[in-house]
Amino acid sequence: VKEPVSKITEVVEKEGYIQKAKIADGGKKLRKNWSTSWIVLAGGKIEFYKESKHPALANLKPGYKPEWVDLHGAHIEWTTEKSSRKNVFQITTVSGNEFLLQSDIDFLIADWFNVIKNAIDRLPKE
Ligand code: I3S
Repeated sequence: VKEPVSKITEVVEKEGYIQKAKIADGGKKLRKNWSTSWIVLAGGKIEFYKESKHPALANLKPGYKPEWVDLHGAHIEWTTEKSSRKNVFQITTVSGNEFLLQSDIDFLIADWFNVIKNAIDRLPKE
């Protein structure tokens, strides 16, 4: 299992609150469960922190590992089929994990889409 490299050496490209639902794990469908997440884009990956846990504090806890997504070779696309909510896009990883990200605030979600898409495009595909 690959671990994210040390946070100290990584440049945080963007972070903020967003609605997140994981809908597949390794190609296996999951029951959709939306929750607010603090998400951090850095070093070719996205980390998801629970809403209640401030990432800076969580990071100080030894052994705390946020859920994270490897963006190498990932796909990103807007979807109107996977949810009745507006402003939903999907990230699909090489390993078959699928995440929906959503915000009611148009510019906020558009910004996230563009930043993540740029990050994916800059990364080697594997
Ligand atoms: O695609 P679905 O199954 O209609 O997604 C809805 C469900 O995940 C629902 O949870 P329950 O399966 O526990 O009822 C969520 O509360 C809804 O938000 C999901 O639909 P939306 O359209 O909000 O993604």
